[in-house]
Amino acid sequence: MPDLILALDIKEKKKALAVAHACAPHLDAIKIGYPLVLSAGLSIAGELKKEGLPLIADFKVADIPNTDTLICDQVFAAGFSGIICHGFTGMDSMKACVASAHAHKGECFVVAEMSHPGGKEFFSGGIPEQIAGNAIIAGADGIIAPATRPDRVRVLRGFIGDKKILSPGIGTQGGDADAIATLVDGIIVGRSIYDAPDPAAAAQSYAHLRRDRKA
Ligand code: NUP
Repeated sequence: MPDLILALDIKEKKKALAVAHACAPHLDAIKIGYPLVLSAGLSIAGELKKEGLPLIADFKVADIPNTDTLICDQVFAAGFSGIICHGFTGMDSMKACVASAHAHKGECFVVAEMSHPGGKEFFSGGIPEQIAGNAIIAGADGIIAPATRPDRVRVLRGFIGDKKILSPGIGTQGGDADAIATLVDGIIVGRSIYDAPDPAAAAQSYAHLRRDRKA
């Protein structure tokens, strides 16, 4: 059964910290990215770490290896335990992200296929399968695959064995948590939790799906 990962895409720092604190007992990890970091700064990682949960940086790193290393090293130095990078950049770029992650005892997840409707335009025709396979060769800890397309997640599982699949697209994007839970290692949920009238209750509503059923 999967971990519940909150996608904390809230721009207001105070609100983001309050939502994280309220939801923390019902979560296994928190994922943040450009929306919060661009408004609150990278130091927000240190503040969120106080919740005692793994923190994943969703920067979808996609550059030449040297730049990837410069980005990832700063991310891990700030206190993150995981990074999300793209895989279409090639094996050398992926390996740079993986190397930085592992040097910091962190994890690297590679986007194999995106969850939104446009995600099918270029993540198709065998490309996601190729990215997933290459991610494993590069030493990545897992992939990102779409909860909006469980059939595709099943296919991609065949390319990564028992490495992790973290899956966004639940709720607001149309994906069904119950339908994807048995296929993946982590479900990523953003707006369906943080935009709910009671975010903590919304987070708790996934308790039946979580591996350790803490809540
Ligand atoms: O393919 C992807 N789809 C996706 O939604 C890859 C992602 N990293 N995400 C992220 O997951 C997205 O940027 C957001 O942070 C989260 C989903 O949020 P929500 O649709 O549940 O609000």
